[in-house]
Formats: sequence, C-alpha cells, structure tokens
Amino acid sequence: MAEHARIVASFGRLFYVRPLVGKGADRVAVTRGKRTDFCVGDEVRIVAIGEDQAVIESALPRRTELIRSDAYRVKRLAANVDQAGIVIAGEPPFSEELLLRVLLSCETAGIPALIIANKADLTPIWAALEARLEVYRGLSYPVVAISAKARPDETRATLAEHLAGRCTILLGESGMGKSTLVNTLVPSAALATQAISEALAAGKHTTTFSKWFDLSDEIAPGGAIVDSPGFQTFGLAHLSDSQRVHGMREYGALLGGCRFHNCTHVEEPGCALRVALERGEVDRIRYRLFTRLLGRS
Ligand SMILES: Nc1nc2c(ncn2[C@@H]2O[C@H](COP(=O)(O)OP(=O)(O)OP(=O)(O)O)[C@@H](O)[C@H]2O)c(=O)[nH]1
Ligand SMILES: [Mg+2]
Ligand SMILES: [Zn+2]
Repeated sequence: MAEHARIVASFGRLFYVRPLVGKGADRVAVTRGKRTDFCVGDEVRIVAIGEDQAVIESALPRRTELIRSDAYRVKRLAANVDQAGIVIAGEPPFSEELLLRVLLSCETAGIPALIIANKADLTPIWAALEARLEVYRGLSYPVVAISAKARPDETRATLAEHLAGRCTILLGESGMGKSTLVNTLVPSAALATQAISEALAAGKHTTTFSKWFDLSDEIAPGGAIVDSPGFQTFGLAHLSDSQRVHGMREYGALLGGCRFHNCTHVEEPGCALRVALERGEVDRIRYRLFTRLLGRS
C-alpha cells in the first residue's frame, strides 16, 4: 500500500525517505525507471519493501522549488523549504557576488532569505564584514550574527525564533560553517566538518550531499534544517534580466523613473537607477555586482 514520505537525503539515484506522519524509521529508496529529478524536501508516494527499503512511485506537487542553473542543466537544491539560511563568514572571505546570486534566486522562487553571518568570534575580520551586513539590514533582510563553533549556546538562542515552525535550507560557499551549525543544532547529526585548508588540500568540499534534519522542540519547535554542499558557482541561467532587476529590492521603486522603458540601467541617459547611484542613495558594491550579472548565466 502506498504511503507518503519525505526525501531526507539524496545520493544521485539513491534516496533516504522518512514517513510524513508517525515516527517510522528512514528507508533507503530507489525510483521507478530512470526518474532522478527528485530532491531533498520532496514529498513522495512510496511503496515499502520489507523493513527498511522502498520504491518511490511519484512526487506530490512542490510548494517551493530552489534551483540553480547554467546553460546546460538545472540543479534542484531543495523542494518545499520555507526559508533559505545563507551562511557567510569573514574567513575564508565570502563572495558578495555569490550572496547576491543566491538572494536573486530566492527572491524569484518566493523563498524568504535569512542571512546568517557566522564566525563572529573572528574579530578583526568581523569588523569588515559588519559594514556589509548593515547594507543588507537596511534592505530589510533579516541578518543574524552567530558563532556556531565558539558560542554554541548563544547561537541556538539567537536562531530559535528564526527556525521554529519552518524548514530552512543552509546555503553557502565551502568552509562557511554550515555543517558546524547543523551539529550545534542537532547534536546527533555528527556531520563531518573541516578546516578550509584541509578541504582545499583534498580538492573537495566536506559535505557532498544534502540532508534534512528535524529540529527538537527544545531547539525550535516544528522546525527543520537542511545541510547542503558548499558551492563555488551559483548559475542564474533560469532568471531573465528583468527578474534580476526586480530581485534587487532597492531598485523596484526606481525603475518607473528611467527615460527609456527598456533601460538596462548601465549606460542609457536618464536612468533613474544611475541618478540614485550618483546621489549615493543605492549601494555601489551591489550595483557593480548587479551590472556584472547582466547577460551572464
Ligand atoms: N572561528 C570559527 N570557526 C568556525 C565557526 N564555525 C565553523 N568554523 C570552522 O569553519 C570550518 C568549516 O566548517 P564546515 O562546517 O565544515 O563548513 P561547511 O560550510 O559545512 O563547508 P562545506 O561542507 O565544504 O560546504 C571548520 O574548520 C569549522 O571548525 C565559528 O563560529 N568560528
Ligand atoms: Mg558542510
Ligand atoms: Zn535605468
């Protein structure tokens, strides 16, 4: 008999599924035929086989879908997440272009973003990061400062209200501390973490697949968190230039003021965005990164 389950980990063609109701154990699952376009967070119909295996019959419609893409393929990061926790840090230095790319992707997917600035214990590096965090706070993005490794109790307390009652996927470059944070929130997770120097020497990321964890009531009632592999690129081939402009929160209100309705906001005369830039009303770094993204995947 078919039952409903959630994909809690995916390894190419192999998945772990967890019953959506009840406390049943996870099962190893395969798909019928060649279908592999499922991802973590997908709610699926399964047919159980024996004690610990299952076959995935089909997926239920996704409420949300987070993807990245280049000219050749679409990579599904997660389905049905309610929030993206974008983890950044001062060491190794995070890329603001990648932060922007993830934010644009979330904005278009209708998934609220939470900026998680980790490694707050690394003063003086932290001081430089603070100025950029202020810019994002000014754009009404929720921003939290934590130190997942050095101050775990404080980290849990800070994040509780942001994680309760929803599923958050942690996204970010390698070495930002996503798995360290999951270990802080889910002691039984025991995920591998690694100093960036070791990771670079080995030529790979520490985390190689995405995994879903239900959070306990003491940490965040009704919450869940998904660890994911760090990325070095975050393609936006699925976003039009128009979606990119509108994904820049501070630009929306200005766009009607451009002289040309098809203004690209790069060199046209009478561009309201560039007027605002010259007046110092919009952030220069974000504008420069935005123009670099136009016409690129
Ligand atoms: N100083 C400091 N170091 C931290 C903190 N959190 C994590 N780290 C360190 O950062 C390094 C990378 O941590 P990971 O949790 O493996 O990073 P990740 O984001 O999961 O990396 P990938 O799995 O490769 O994507 C490890 O050496 C951690 O000990 C923190 O709050 N402060
Ligand atoms: Mg990791
Ligand atoms: Zn313009």
